[in-house]
Amino acid sequence: MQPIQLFDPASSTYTYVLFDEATRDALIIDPVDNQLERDLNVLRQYGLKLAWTVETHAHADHITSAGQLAEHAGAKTAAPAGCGITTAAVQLADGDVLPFGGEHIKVLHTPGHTAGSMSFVWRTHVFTGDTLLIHGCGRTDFQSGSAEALYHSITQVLFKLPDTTTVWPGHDYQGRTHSSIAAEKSGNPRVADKTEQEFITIMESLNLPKPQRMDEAVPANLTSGVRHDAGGAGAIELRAAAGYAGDVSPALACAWWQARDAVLVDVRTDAEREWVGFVPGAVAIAWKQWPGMALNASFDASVQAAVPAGKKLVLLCRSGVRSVAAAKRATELGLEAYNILEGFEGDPDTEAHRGNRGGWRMRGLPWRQG
Ligand SMILES: N[C@@H](CCC(=O)N[C@@H](CS)C(=O)NCC(=O)O)C(=O)O
Ligand SMILES: [Fe+2]
Repeated sequence: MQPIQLFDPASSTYTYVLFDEATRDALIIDPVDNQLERDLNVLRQYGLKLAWTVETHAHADHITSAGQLAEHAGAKTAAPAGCGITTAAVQLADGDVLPFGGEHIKVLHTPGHTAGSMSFVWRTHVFTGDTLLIHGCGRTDFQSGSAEALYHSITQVLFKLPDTTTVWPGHDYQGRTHSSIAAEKSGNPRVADKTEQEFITIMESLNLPKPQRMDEAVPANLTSGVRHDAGGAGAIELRAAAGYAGDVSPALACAWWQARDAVLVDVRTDAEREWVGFVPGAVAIAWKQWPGMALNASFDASVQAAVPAGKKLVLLCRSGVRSVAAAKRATELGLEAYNILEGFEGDPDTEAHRGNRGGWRMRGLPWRQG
């Protein structure tokens, strides 16, 4: 039995539909938002009940239709636990099994293109997302990518599958549809007969342009592609401000941070983060200052050490007040500093935010209970 392979020409993305021939329960991998009608038609045409939408990672080049498929087709959403897709009903871990009718896929954690990236094995097929492409692989220069991790995932995880396994990639930019583990082992120019160091050198010299839709796609995909109107969860906003580089919406701050264009500094105290929730991967540098208090030398030293030259600094506090003070101070220190609007929780007392508040946590951006 073969998977149904569907192609989105705008982003060269492959979407896959797998199903149980007897029960008609189905699962879709990496659906694309502007192909929603096509995918609903495929489900109708084959008489399928969509049990799951599954992501291989949080995509940077297109927006998923997972949230819409959940709404229209009643599917449950699943995504890799390490991708920060907080709206997914099931957060997948390595080795998990996702059943649909009498069939199932098995989850393999294959980090490298992004830290959370996963591949899925179904019968004699593997869906590799952007971990392994046909005679290529996903880039590793943004979204917590790592060439070292990718080399390991390809050679030590995917290449351990049987040679006859069919490889179904997340993209192909040259019209190829599938490959096999044997063909990639012997013919993939990035890994065949290459050492880890040679692979890293290749990946570091790719110099690919950033995906055109990245700033829009990453924040939208962190909420299963459910986009909201201005002020909503996925709103992208940058406003000028006096005394620092600007105010940014939580979604835009998150996109910059995930693209590694910015360092995210959480200026709340340890106690606040433990009590309310923390943002994994954010640098914690508490802003402790009140009228009459001398300048906070430890803040200055820590923030300067945290932000490499050429990167933006985005600052998060509880409600968006301390982060403004910290942004002003960081600007005096020579940094390009932005305040994240509404903070982690949103500001219940600010008229401008009333009925439209949320903050980082409520907008479904990555966070964990303390
Ligand atoms: N030109 C494309 C760029 C696509 C891109 O960067 N794709 C990522 C996957 S999300 C990649 O890893 N590409 C590998 C490659 O192009 O070799 C766009 O603007 O969307
Ligand atoms: Fe990707």
